[in-house]
Amino acid sequence: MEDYSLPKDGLFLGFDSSTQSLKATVLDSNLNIVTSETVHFDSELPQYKTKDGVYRDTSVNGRIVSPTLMWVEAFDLLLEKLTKSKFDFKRVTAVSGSGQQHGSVYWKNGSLAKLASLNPNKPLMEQLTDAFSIKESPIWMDSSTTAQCKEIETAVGGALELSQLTGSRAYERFTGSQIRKIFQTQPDVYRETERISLVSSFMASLLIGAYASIDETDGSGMNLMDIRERTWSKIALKATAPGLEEKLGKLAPAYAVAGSIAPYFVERFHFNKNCLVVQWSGDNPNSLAGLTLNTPGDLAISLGTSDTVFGIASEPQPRLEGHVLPNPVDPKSYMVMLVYKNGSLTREDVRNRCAERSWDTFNNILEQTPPLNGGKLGFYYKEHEILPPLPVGYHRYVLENFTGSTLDGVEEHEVAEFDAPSEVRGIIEGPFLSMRAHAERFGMPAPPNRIIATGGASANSSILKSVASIFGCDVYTVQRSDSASLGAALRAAHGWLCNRKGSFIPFSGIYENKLENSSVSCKLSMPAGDAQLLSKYTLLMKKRIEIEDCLVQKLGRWQ
Ligand code: ADP
Ligand code: XUL
Repeated sequence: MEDYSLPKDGLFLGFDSSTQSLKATVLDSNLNIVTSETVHFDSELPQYKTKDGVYRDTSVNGRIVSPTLMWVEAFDLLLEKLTKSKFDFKRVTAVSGSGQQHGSVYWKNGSLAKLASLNPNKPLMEQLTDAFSIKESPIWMDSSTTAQCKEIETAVGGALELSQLTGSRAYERFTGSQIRKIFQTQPDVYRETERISLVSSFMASLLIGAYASIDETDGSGMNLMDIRERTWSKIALKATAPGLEEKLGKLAPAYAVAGSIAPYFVERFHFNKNCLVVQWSGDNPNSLAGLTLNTPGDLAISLGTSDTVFGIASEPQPRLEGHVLPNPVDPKSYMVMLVYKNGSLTREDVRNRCAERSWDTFNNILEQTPPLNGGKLGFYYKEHEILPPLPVGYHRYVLENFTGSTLDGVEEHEVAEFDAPSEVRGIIEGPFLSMRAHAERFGMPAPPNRIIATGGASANSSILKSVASIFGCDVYTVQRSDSASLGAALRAAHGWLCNRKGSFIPFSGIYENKLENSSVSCKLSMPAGDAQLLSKYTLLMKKRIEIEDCLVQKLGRWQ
């Protein structure tokens, strides 16, 4: 029997650098959470004047960025907070992390030297003010690169070809089109850039005091990596920008060690000098790890700033819709994923307008309105949506004669407004119906074995009740809604074990025999709704997708 034990007094530290905050979760060797900490960008770093962690540039259609230095300062602040709470950094055996996917950081020529010689008497932020050739990092919410997406798809032979090669067709937020836009509009800046990191590899670079590799999982969110070979695709590189390969560095598996912790952290925070930094990866891949998803019929739904649905597949078929990524904790299988930009912030918008800015009021209203919303269907795109690719706008329809038993004779008509209670139910039912339809279209299991929910809104049981009814399966949650930093801490432990063994070990090796009693275990939060209601939702879903397809024909960005 293999020895997968972790050092008894060791701790495993996982970060999550997400859209609105930086979080940390620490696990002990029994996989129990011993501490956690958060820095909320808008409220704790108000000097950057972000709203929801980002700048929405009104002068350029769809441009959404975040100040790169804010992420650095958040890291300073989070480590200080842990120090104040008397956290014993010496016990940390390994650290890893999670970054919002697709976002990119541009290191100016000469910055490697800065990274390698950080002065432990000063915060990171002070020493890296001049390290970036672009001060505002494009992030996953950006949709300003439609032209570049079309150019890249054309250059590789079409959208489906690109998807089969890289796991996804071209998407505005994917890093390849973002890099191409910078190369085209700011060639000098592109030339002055010695390294391009993703948010994940950027944060890992700070920890090792050198440029960390991009991991293969997060690398698949760039439209640049050959999904089967797990190497940069020459064709995709050529379609994107010249001289790009050397700016990207090498790829590495997610379970690999990025390096040892830099002397800066040993001296300033008293980390152990043998502490290993395991490759950071994207937030959705880390959530997959944090939810210990390993059964093909299980579906995870993450309800954070974005809403995502993901599962595991052994032989996925990349299509025009959805994404295929390497599984971060199993080199043989893949992760399949759908992403919605209008997640928590759009729900908050309806809550603020219709429910006195309170989740309690919102939930009371949701509980008092009937399932199926009397045939009212809302489409809420506060931001340009990814799936379907529709611009900003709210569309509301009422179905006439909808009883839930047939679609014969059911006609829809558009209305300008819903009353407040219907709007509240509309923002919950509508997007989840669409999510179920797209998941089924993408070949995800229908109905799923079970859903495991995570992310900020998964703490809301009224929302989970609708999820259970619409998808027709049980909904589970983990103890903490932040599965991305939890997954990063688990991956830190996994990477440490792989390193000790000198080769890959199964991820389940670290949690087997511990799952029942640890912070990582899932529990049933909401049983499946009744079957009769499910069949009514199935009809409503069909009608919704018909209307959605018409909206895409009329308004879609890709038409
Ligand atoms: P991210 O990691 O993308 O920054 P989180 O997973 O931390 O985001 O989720 C943050 C979001 O969670 C907030 O925007 C908020 O709207 C949402 N949220 C928090 N609590 C609730 C709740 N009780 N009901 C619904 N949504 C909630
Ligand atoms: C995934 C995506 C978002 C971000 C959010 O493709 O764009 O889920 O990862 O942080």
